[in-house]
Amino acid sequence: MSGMEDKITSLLAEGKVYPPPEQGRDQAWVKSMDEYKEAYAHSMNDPEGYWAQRAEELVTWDKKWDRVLECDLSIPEVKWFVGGKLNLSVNCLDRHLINDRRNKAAIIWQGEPEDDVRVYTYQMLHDEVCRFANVLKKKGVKRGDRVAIYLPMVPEMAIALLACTRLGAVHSVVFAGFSAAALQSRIEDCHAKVLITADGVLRGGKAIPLKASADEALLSCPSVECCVVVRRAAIDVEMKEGRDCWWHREMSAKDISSFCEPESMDAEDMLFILYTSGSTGKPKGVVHTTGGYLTYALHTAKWVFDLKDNDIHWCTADLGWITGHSYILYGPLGLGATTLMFEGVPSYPSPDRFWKIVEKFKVSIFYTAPTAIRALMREGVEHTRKWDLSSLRLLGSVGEPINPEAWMWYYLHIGKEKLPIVDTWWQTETGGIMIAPLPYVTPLKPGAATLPLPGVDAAIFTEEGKEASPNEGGHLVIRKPWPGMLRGVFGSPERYKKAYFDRYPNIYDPEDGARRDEDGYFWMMGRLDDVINVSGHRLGTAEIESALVAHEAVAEAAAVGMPHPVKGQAVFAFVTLMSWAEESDELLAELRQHVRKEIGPIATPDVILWAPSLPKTRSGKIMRRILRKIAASDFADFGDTSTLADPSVVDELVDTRKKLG
Ligand code: 6R9
Repeated sequence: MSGMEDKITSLLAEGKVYPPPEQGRDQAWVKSMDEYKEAYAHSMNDPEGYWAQRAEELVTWDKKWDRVLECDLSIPEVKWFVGGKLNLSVNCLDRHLINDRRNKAAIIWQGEPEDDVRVYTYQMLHDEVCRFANVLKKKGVKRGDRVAIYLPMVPEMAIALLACTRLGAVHSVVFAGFSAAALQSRIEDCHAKVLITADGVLRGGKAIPLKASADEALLSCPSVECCVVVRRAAIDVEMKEGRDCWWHREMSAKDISSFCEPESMDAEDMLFILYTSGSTGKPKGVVHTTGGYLTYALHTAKWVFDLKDNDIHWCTADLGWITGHSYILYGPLGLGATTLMFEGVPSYPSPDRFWKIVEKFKVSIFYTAPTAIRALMREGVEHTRKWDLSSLRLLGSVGEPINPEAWMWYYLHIGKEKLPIVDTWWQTETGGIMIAPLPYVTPLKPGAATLPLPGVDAAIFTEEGKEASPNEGGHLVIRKPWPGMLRGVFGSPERYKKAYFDRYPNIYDPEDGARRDEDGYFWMMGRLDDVINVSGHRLGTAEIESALVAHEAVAEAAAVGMPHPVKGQAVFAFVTLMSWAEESDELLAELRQHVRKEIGPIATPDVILWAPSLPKTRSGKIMRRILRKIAASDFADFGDTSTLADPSVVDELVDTRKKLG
């Protein structure tokens, strides 16, 4: 064991509580635990009064709301700031032009090549956003139309999102790591009118085609009338006459002005759709609306990141995920801060890339995922020592539970035992952070997301719907509506109700397991549904299974999560072949490639185990509990197997698993 590991292990064994830093507290937005407690009590006793205050303080409204909240969770139907009118791009751009921020950096973009840097001031960003909004208008995009966005992390992505909000069009970003098939099904589900993509993606020093996947998807997307293509990777692409056009050509057209009148939107008008995995096969189009989402993104960015005017805020997520939406784009820009956007990966060209960027731009707030921390941890601490990290004042974590070892490493080597770590629990569906420490106020326990933010009525419920006792594991639930909550699943009110409000009547169910300790701190324990969390990305087991079964040689498949030292979880698939098919390494490679193509590289199974059959109950349900244990090589106790139709199946799988090592 190395010295560092030694230190981490012994510190953890102490079960120590880490007090919040005193330095910086005087300038913090929230300065004391009492302030937190008071706000929390206010938000619980008078939610409407509390949120009205926040919305008034944080958001610029064209017209104030008539009613703060209309809510019936039994339908469910939730409306915040009813009758209020606003425009999101005005809140992120125009309102900063009339104060001192006009010439301040809004976005600092670091491309994958070191010398590729672009800085947009608020004025420049405003002008670009207006121009692109005018381009979209020219293409016939109107308020309410859906625009699909399939782009790498280039500034055009931020511009495209904001341009949609200028017109009141609904954006739906699809992560550029997803396949053509995944893009196609999302576009089809939301009937997007326009697709914005790029020729390719720069990744790990290589140029990877993207437009080719877009073309493949568009073969069966009749709703898409126009495809705008950003030139990024100098890859030759086919441009379809009458449908495809280049971003740079459109933007430089003579009739494209740098002013575009913003649409005044209703608070409850749809702002964006973002697809996420759930327990059933098809991804859910999570719907967020304008007034509530913005209020919540700004409120949480201010409280949790203590965001100030002189901060350089770096959230390392991709804009294709909710974390990017709320904490690269809308939160920081709405508050008039400087946000850093990074196109590359932590490991290229070397594992010190993150720290080099921190020094280069004097990053003050750094928000990343446990999977990245674990990967960097493996590369050794010397990489962190090459660069000056003294500009940092606050660290954050998101995406999955952070294991205490990774927390300690982050605390010791990046935070130098001085900086607060905000471990933020939330979801695509919640719009913004729900449970997290306040950086200068909350005492920290490594591995705990700590306490709910004001307005968040979080609790742990038993199966029977009673509140669990301290330290008893159960279902995390949220009992009151909050402004950032999802307003629906696009096109499917039934799924909205079934997925989130079915287990406990009138209560939001995030499908996460957790416990609350004697101090009221929340400790997250992972998903309770059939979702696998690979590197902080949610993957539905059903999606992976249907991709596998779509292959002609596969009769049946079951995918489960398996513990993985860096990714948190990896995909482990049990595959039963058709009787005519033969097990082979070629077929194995083909199946992995097949899943990659159907969903994307992040869904590729790490392990595929040939299963002559799967353990099933007499009613035909696959016993995933058993498969999860087999995947983890945990053969000690399979619990009650009496309902299995054929218990011998389990022994056979255990033998094969042991051979795999
Ligand atoms: C923001 C985001 C949501 C799921 C969520 C939970 C897990 C996220 C976490 C965390 C423990 C944290 N999760 N943050 N678990 N501690 N700090 O990641 O959204 O992609 O929708 O994933 O991620 O299981 O339910 P999303």
